[in-house]
Amino acid sequence: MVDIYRSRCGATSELRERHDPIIYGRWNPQAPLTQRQVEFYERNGYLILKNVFIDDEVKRLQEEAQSLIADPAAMNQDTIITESGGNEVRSIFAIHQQNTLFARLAADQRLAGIARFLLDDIPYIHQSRLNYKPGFAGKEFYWHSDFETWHVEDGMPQMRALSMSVLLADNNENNGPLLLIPGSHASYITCVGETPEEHYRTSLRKQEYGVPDCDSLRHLASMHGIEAMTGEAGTVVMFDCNIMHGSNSNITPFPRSNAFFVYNACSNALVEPFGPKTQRPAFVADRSFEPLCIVDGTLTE
Ligand code: 6CS
Ligand code: FE
Repeated sequence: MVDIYRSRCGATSELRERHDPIIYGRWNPQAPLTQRQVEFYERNGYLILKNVFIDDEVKRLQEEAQSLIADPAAMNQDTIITESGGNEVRSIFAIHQQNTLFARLAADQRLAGIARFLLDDIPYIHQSRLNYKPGFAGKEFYWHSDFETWHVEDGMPQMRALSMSVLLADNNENNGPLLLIPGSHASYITCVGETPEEHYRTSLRKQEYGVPDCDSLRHLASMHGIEAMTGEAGTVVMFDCNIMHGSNSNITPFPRSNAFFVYNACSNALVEPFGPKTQRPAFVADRSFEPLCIVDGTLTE
């Protein structure tokens, strides 16, 4: 099988075209998004949804996230990623497998129902995480395409996945909000360099391989600009698996915590990694996936 998304194998990076649709479903009046929202998402590769949850639900999620970070010892220790050069918790992975409320959130119709429509398939959770980005110590996530990593290191065949980020704190222009390059999802930037052994042990703290070169980033940013995904707690930011994104460090006293869920189409289940054949651990890339059973109603019912 020719790997149309080969990366980390050439001396120079290339800007290639995307060979997969952005939206697999066909809009209809019963769709969970308006036609304008679908058109915006297709053109830009992201969409911000406000007032998805009622205040009580947001409060409950914030309390739950706080209790997890207050007692990380209760979690599977492999899933706890600390900041490089410190002990502050940067991320807790596989939260949908370790916490009932976040499992319920991952399966919520208001998130998973949108993923099912856009992917035109029943989704499963490829990966979930709580990114805390604590005040003063939260470090950056350098520019990258998630799909480039998930294709090379996890064996994700096609661009038929998307991320939903539920803001659990106000994300403003100061405390390191998600930055993305609108429209960059339509191009595929190959990266130079190889993939180190057990790369996830460093990449989840500071990604240095599978990151695009400056010329490619300069080209994309000059063409499309850069947007900051700001919003109050409870806002949902959804973005295509291949959009170029990153975030700055947080030197303010205010944490920038978000819950991320990656919805992958069941028909796009992982095969052997297209780069090094060593599979990443299940907490980063779920291979025993179960199709999601999508749930209606509020989180606090
Ligand atoms: O390697 C990964 O799967 C993770 N790395 C980043 C920076 N974003 C996606 C994902 O959390
Ligand atoms: Fe990412």
